[in-house]
Amino acid sequence: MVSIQNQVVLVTGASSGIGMACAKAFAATGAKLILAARREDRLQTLATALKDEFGVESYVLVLDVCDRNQTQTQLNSLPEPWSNIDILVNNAGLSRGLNKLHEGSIQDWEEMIDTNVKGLLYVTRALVPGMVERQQGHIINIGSIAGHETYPNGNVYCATKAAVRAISEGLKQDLLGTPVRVSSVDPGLVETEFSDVRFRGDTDRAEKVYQNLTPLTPEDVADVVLFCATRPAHVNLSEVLLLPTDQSGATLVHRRS
Ligand code: NDP
Ligand code: 8X3
Repeated sequence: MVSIQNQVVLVTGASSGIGMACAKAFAATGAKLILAARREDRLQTLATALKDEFGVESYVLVLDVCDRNQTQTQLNSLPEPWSNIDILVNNAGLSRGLNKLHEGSIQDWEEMIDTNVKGLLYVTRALVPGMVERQQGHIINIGSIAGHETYPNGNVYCATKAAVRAISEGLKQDLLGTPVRVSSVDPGLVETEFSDVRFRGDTDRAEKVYQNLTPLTPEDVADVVLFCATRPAHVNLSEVLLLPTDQSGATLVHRRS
């Protein structure tokens, strides 16, 4: 494991789920965290917990990745010692609804595309030039099994994750010849607030997604993200698909009766 102590790691979507688990995993190694999301109270609580538990300072960045101007301005004016980002975890994302395409909500589509695709692109566009200039950096995109397989009623969410996969691939090609690495970590079912957000607070429906199977935890995903980040400089884990043992495909899950 290569040390990333004192490296600056920016995690988008650090206020919950996989992003929060990544922030904790990186903080445990002594990395310096920039915690980005919209809910400031949660980020502040996390920053305090990281200080208490690991003794690391974090920078709280209240950021809506859908806001192009805000994203550009905030990321281009980070104060010292936070301005040179070594590792970017592009994690912020969401799903909205589970509907047939011809019955879907256009507003839901726009929210998913704006966040999962355009937001990820805005953050990447703002930060990668500095990585190329400094000849140092690693972008870790959180994709999904949904980017490998489309499932019924998942249409637009799956399309956004297929786009993330294509963006990871394209960015890797464009950075060839530089030391900047691009990894895609693509989980299956992970129990987080993801389904609560998808079903807009319908907790019963959200819980059913993970019922009678053992889903991944956010920490399982964070382990893999950290593993990618701590390989020697000549090793790039290009794409990792990680599934619960109870899942073998987007719709193929084993539920105990
Ligand atoms: P959560 O709902 O628990 O976390 C989502 C995070 O994204 C929150 O921190 C939220 O913060 C942030 N976020 C959402 N919209 C924005 C925005 N506009 N600007 C900034 N931050 C935003 O879900 P997960 O942890 O599960 O999701 C994280 C990623 O993992 C997503 O990209 C998701 O698609 C992906 N994924 C999830 C899987 C799962 O089964 N859970 C499986 C495969 C991939 P806030 O609301 O405070 O802004
Ligand atoms: C989240 C996993 O299968 O719910 O990307 O779409 S799934």
